[in-house]
Formats: sequence, C-alpha cells, structure tokens
Amino acid sequence: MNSSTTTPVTPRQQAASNGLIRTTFDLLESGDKAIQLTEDHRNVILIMGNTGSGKSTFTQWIAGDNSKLISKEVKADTGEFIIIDNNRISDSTIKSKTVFPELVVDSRTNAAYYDCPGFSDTRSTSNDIATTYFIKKW
Ligand SMILES: Nc1nc2c(ncn2[C@@H]2O[C@H](COP(=O)(O)OP(=O)(O)OP(=O)(O)O)[C@@H](O)[C@H]2O)c(=O)[nH]1
Ligand SMILES: [Mg+2]
Repeated sequence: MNSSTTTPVTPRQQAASNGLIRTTFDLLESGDKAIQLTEDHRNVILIMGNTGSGKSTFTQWIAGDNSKLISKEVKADTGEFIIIDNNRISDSTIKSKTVFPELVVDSRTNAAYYDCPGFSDTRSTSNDIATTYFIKKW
C-alpha cells in the first residue's frame, strides 16, 4: 500500500484549525443571540451584496434615521466625501463592518429590512461562514 499520499498534520496546523472552528462557533452562538427576529413582519427585505458595497448606507437611507447620516471629507481639500453614521456604516477602509443581519424597520411605512453582512468578508473565513449561515437561516 502506498502511504506517501497522506501528509501528517503538524501541531501548528492543528492548533490553527482548532482556532478557526472555535471562532466560527463563537460567531454562530453570539449571532443566534444578537439577531432580532420579527414576528410583526411577514415579509422582510434582505439587503445583500459584497462587503463595502453600501448595504448599510442604503438601508439607513431608505429606512433608517437620516438625521444620523453625516457627510465627511476623506482628506482636506480633495473634494472626496464619504457618508458616515458612527455606527453601522464603515469608514471607507477595506475592513468589513456589519457582523450579523440587523433589523431596520421604516417607521413611516413599517417595511422591515435586514441589513446583512457582506460576501467576501475581509475579516476572516469564520465571518464568511457565519454570514452564509445567518442569511440562509433567516
Ligand atoms: N460615494 C459613495 N460612497 C458610498 C455610497 N454608499 C456607501 N458609500 C461608502 O462606502 C463605504 C461602505 O459603506 P457601507 O454601507 O458600510 O457598506 P456595507 O455594504 O454595509 O459593508 P459591510 O457591512 O462591510 O458588508 C462607506 O464609507 C460609505 O460611506 C454611495 O452611494 N456613494
Ligand atoms: Mg454593512
């Protein structure tokens, strides 16, 4: 029998994959507690897309409290502005922001939106797994 096809796992690789599994389960556990389920809305709108594409900004604009949206100049005298809310919207760095789907209800129309975390999360594989899991679950 040829045993040369199997490569033994080093203790370092084992520790890394244990860490990944732990982080993933921690995220799934905290998401299950953090996500607000809504019994009041039979139809919800999922806002999905790549990370940094503007999902949180769009959700805040269409359904949230617009008074929290602030225009901020990226660098002095460049004329480049970004939209911030000091909470849900990312600050134009490449870091992903939204962790779990967040329920935003439009107080005027009562429409319910879930602002989802982005695909191709820049944080970690664990975040990508959690994103896929929560979007499928809800
Ligand atoms: N110029 C411009 N910038 C935008 C627009 N929408 C969002 N941004 C900026 O893009 C960046 C990312 O926006 P977010 O709304 O946080 O993106 P996201 O899709 O929710 O990102 P994740 O939660 O990380 O998946 C922020 O700096 C926003 O200010 C837009 O229509 N035009
Ligand atoms: Mg977001």
